[in-house]
Amino acid sequence: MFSTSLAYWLLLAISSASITDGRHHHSSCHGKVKVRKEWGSLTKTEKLSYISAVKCMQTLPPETNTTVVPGARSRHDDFIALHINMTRSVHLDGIFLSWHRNYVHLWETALEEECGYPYGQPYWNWALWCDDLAHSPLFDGSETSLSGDGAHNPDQGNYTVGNGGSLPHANGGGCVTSGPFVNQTISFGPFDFALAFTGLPSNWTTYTPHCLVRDLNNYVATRYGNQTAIDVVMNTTNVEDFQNTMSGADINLGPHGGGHFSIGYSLLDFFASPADPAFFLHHGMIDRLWMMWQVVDEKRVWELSGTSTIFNGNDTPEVTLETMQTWGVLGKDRKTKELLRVGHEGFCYEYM
Ligand SMILES: *[C@@H]1O[C@H](CO)[C@@H](O)[C@H](O)[C@H]1NC(C)=O
Ligand SMILES: *[C@@H]1O[C@H](CO)[C@@H](O)[C@H](O)[C@H]1NC(C)=O
Ligand SMILES: *[C@@H]1O[C@H](CO)[C@@H](O)[C@H](O)[C@H]1NC(C)=O
Ligand SMILES: *[C@@H]1O[C@H](CO)[C@@H](O)[C@H](O)[C@H]1NC(C)=O
Ligand SMILES: *[C@@H]1O[C@H](CO)[C@@H](O)[C@H](O)[C@H]1NC(C)=O
Ligand SMILES: *[C@@H]1O[C@H](CO)[C@@H](O)[C@H](O)[C@H]1NC(C)=O
Ligand SMILES: *[C@@H]1O[C@H](CO)[C@@H](O)[C@H](O)[C@H]1NC(C)=O
Ligand SMILES: [Cu+2]
Repeated sequence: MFSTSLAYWLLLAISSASITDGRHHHSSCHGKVKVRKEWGSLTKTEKLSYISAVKCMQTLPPETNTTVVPGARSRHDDFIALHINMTRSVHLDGIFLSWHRNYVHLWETALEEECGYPYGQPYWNWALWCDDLAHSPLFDGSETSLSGDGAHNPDQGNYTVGNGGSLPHANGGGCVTSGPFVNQTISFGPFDFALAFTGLPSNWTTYTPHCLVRDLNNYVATRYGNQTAIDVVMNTTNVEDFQNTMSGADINLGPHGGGHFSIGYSLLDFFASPADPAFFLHHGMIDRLWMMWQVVDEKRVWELSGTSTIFNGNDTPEVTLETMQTWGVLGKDRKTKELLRVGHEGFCYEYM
């Protein structure tokens, strides 16, 4: 089951060794490198520190202009509001990977600088827990989890996914009933996926308080997040195929879409999904796989495919190394070429 991962680690080790032979630039992190670990490998202290920092982000006042975005009530909401407003620029397109790399890094940085969490951003390795999410360290509902399942909602039909696909729901579907985020209030949404096609109404900024909703779905998690599904992504040889196997809007959700659907509904809100604290661990895993895929061959590092409009729409040009990307109040604008290498340009972390 883990043989392919092992192969990638060997490749990674070889690639790291070659950093000294001049083919790669030297890391610019000067030894200050955070270790990003799988949630299940964190110590209890690390888990509690992370949870407490997320709660801190939910308590600190927003930096967003609340005249413009009245729904923003916290620093966490800054991240959610920015993601909502940029959803149709940064998904299913050529800046998805690089934009989210910096987005997660900005979150990791805010957790440290504003909320005292000194460790690396944890990630969620889907394959480890896909057949039993409710007993995984991340979602078991204990004080060291990010809360568990939602209350049973008997009124769920199937999920309908693009091109007539249908996926079953599981046994949750209501507000989470246990764990640290049982009292979390989400400020925005929920938003219908159809808005991905039409765009958001201008009143998306309204405060619409509701609970964190989950429906832990082992069927979906196993179908899209098992080790074979990861291997399929890692076996691609160009970035277009990597992107297309990682994500999809039809029944081929890929591990990216599958992860969102397997935790539902807050995490599968295409716009407001960063409201579920699991978002940053899910995207940590995506970033980890992209990094592992990139280091197999230097030319993959610089490879780009698509525009900066959802579904690679043609109202923005093909992304280049010079394409400028933005994160609003969260951080400074950056060129795409600065976002492609872990270990450089401030991305001072590594995956364990
Ligand atoms: C917030 O936005 C309003 C409306 O656009 C504007 O008048 C105000 O100056 C902004 N406040 C800040 C602090 O930028
Ligand atoms: C949303 O993004 C657009 C385009 O980047 C920007 O002009 C606008 O001010 C943003 N709106 C809010 C409410 O942040
Ligand atoms: C729900 O999805 C499952 C799995 O795809 C499928 O077998 C079943 O027929 C669907 N049920 C409905 C009512 O569409
Ligand atoms: C949730 O709120 C209830 C009622 O105020 C409180 O008793 C409980 O400790 C809170 N739980 C958490 C995890 O914050
Ligand atoms: C936003 O406006 C739409 C109509 O355009 C309306 O259906 C919806 O309820 C409004 N949402 C909020 C939060 O006010
Ligand atoms: C595991 O993933 C592969 C590739 O996505 C998929 O074809 C297969 O059906 C999955 N296995 C299960 C049991 O869902
Ligand atoms: C991935 O590639 C390896 C090596 O070529 C191969 O053994 C494996 O079967 C492939 N896995 C998938 C899921 O395609
Ligand atoms: Cu996103």
